[in-house]
Amino acid sequence: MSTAGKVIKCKAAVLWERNKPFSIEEVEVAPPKAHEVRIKMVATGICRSDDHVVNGSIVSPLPIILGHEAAGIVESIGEGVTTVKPGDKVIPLFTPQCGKCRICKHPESNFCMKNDLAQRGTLSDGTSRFTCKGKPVHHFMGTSTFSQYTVVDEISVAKIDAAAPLEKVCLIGCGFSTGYGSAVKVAKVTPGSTCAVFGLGGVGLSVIMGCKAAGAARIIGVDINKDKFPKAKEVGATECINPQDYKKPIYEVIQEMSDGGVDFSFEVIGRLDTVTAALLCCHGSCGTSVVVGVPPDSQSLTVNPALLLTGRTWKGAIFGGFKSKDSVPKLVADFMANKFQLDPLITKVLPFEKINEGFDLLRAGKSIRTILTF
Ligand code: COD
Ligand code: ZN
Ligand code: ZN
Repeated sequence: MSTAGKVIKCKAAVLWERNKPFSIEEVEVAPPKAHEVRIKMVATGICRSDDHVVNGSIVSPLPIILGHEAAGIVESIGEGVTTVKPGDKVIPLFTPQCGKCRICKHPESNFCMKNDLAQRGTLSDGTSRFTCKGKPVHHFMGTSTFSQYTVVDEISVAKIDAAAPLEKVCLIGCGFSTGYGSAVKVAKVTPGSTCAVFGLGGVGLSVIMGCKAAGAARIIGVDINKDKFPKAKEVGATECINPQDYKKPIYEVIQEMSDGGVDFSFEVIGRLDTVTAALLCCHGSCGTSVVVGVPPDSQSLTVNPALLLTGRTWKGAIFGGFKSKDSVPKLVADFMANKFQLDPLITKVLPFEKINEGFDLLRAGKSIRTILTF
């Protein structure tokens, strides 16, 4: 029996209070309004940013349904939707692509002005499609994938290859693309170059894959957890170093290893000290440093402009600089053509109901990515 046009009752992980576990609740998911799409979730990854909401370093309205790295199947569409239809395999997009705003029309930029990174907590029309125990529940970055069904704006969903394995390509919805794009699209890593990657979590490993795909000759992985080194080498790091093994500041160590500084450096941790170290370790005249991680609580840095005057480039981007609706289907096609691997990023697959166990693994530093399946 078709569910189109009807309210769907299903299970979702609701965060009622900060620093508390998720509760698996029965929620009501309203049908999609015009230009909206209701999706049956198949798989979702757990990303560090979801945990940042739980611990309060990203401030979002509560209660909320988190999750922004997922893949599913379109259940029904609202009036006027033309780019997806029921039955299509799709990936929700936490950075939308409206195609109409100044940023979408810009050839290089990708941070569409219709994004909800500021945490309004609703769809574009300012309302929610979720209710639980009679109360409205907020959306998260226009995606809310920790639910058996979700509703998204049409600008926040991309149709992908019908043959794609959803329990893997869900990572293209955030972690993989953020890292890989930071190397190939934001830094534009060049063949034969030397790169340094600070932070060897899922996003850092994806940066390494991007550097390798772009033809970097040397890729130096930097992490304080040595357990991360074998996987980093498996995906392309040529050497790995632990700042705690040196008396000198790590930027000096890297400068010495690379004839005065690397061509490209990436901060993929989200700390001010490592953002500075990454900037300093790239060559003062020809180096580019890319900020991928963002420290919580709006912390700021004081930087001597002379560091840039000599020719360094310092930049950053969300979602690897990719225009989401255009690029996600292409990235899935590249995965299907074996141009990169996602398996090295997947530590564990758990049923959706074990979401709290998945977050515990992330907090304990024991997982790159846990995938929850529905
Ligand atoms: N020096 C070196 N390595 C360190 C240090 C340190 N001082 N501290 C921690 N590390 C290592 C950890 O051991 C770990 O291996 C790694 O850094 C971090 O890995 P994860 O698994 O915590 O993080 P990832 O790979 O999932 O990356 C997450 C980001 C850094 C991208 C994320 O936390 C972030 O800052 N996001 C905000 C920006 C963004 O793009 N948001 C949009 C949606 S995600
Ligand atoms: Zn994320
Ligand atoms: Zn736009």
